[in-house]
Amino acid sequence: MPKILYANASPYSAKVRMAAIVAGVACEAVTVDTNADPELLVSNNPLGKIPVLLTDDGQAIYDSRSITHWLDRQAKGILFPRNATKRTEVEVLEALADGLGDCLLAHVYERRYRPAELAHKPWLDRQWSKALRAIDHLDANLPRLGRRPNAGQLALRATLGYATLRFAGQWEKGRGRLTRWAKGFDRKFPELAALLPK
Ligand SMILES: N[C@@H](CCC(=O)N[C@@H](CS)C(=O)NCC(=O)O)C(=O)O
Repeated sequence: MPKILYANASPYSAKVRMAAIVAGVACEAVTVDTNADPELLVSNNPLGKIPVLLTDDGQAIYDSRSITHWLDRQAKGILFPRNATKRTEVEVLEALADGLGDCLLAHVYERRYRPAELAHKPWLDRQWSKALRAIDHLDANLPRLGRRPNAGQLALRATLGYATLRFAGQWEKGRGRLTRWAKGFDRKFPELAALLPK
């Protein structure tokens, strides 16, 4: 059975674990502590980042977008539409949601890994303004949820889960459409919502 190296709080990990369920690919989830650079992680991904998917035949797949594409191939096209234009739209939504995650993560890491007196406020402000610009764009351009979520929608839900975990009460105001979209996702797909960052 393929293994997914992951951590509970990681938005990209939540996305690929949800994608594995949607794709119907049973995976064993193995928690890793990226701060400790465990051998299992760094020997499979020199970047020491999660998620990593380890296939039965010994391939190590990262980053999370290579994993959603691999899962999509296993499931013969469940996570991305077949139509080229629609597929590109889903790929761009996944990139935007992951990029929003990158901004939030950069903000968290700046405060976590630098001594407080060295945290660079203009850098924090820049990441935060990019994040809010992406959130406003998403609030104005909501993806319509169908019978099952595509990879872009999974990425979006996972990243909003991370935003709520680390920045609760700081982004939701004035973005009622997006917060309702997230609640609607959770109501519709409770088994996926169970994997959101925590
Ligand atoms: N672009 C990567 C981002 C992965 C990433 O940054 N993961 C974080 C956890 S959410 C990580 O491994 N951080 C540890 C580190 O950078 O050392 C992806 O989509 O998988």
